[in-house]
Amino acid sequence: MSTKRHWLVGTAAALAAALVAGGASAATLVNGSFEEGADPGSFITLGNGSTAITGWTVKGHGVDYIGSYWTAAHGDRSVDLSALNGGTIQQTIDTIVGKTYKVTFWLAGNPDGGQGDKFVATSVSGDQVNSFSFNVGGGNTKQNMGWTQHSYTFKAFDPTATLAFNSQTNTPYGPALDNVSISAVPEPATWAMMIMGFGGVGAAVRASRRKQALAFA
Ligand SMILES: [Ca+2]
Ligand SMILES: [Ca+2]
Repeated sequence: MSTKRHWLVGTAAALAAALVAGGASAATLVNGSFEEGADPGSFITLGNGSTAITGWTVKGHGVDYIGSYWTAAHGDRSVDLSALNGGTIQQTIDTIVGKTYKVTFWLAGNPDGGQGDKFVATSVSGDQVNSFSFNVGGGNTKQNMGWTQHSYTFKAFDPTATLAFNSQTNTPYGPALDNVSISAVPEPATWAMMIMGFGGVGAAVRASRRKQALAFA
């Protein structure tokens, strides 16, 4: 009896692990911390179409690729999303249709323009999914950028998705971006399986079907 029970628990755990591993490997973002690419020195300005930052393409009015000019959130490099006016940086990744993904990134603002708000729109394959702002305060300097973590989620409708960060600040002193990452959000069924095991999921599915039947009755 106890042998059978152990086998069941072991199988449920293995399947849950396989589902999580499958989800995690589904989307890979390259060079999310902007550490790889042309040497920016202090900083270099990259125009529309530039691929000087490995894995990323620059759009719009260009961006500044920041090296030693200010302190990055992670590593040594980051991006000012406005070169002289609002620019965009984007990357196309593989996704699984129907899956939900969480994109996490760090935001600050170019302190050279004084205090004020910097704005970024995030979009997936051309559809804006969210907007974010960062307030450059009196205490923010190039050594104390005040990097803040943000995230958004989206559901994939195609086998690829183009993730873009678009500056809405049309001055030379744009929003600063660093350390972008993506992870697959486990589906509710996956969580349920991890928590309850096979028997519990079967009961949950049956309960859900009963609810649906009632809803349509
Ligand atoms: Ca970095
Ligand atoms: Ca700039």
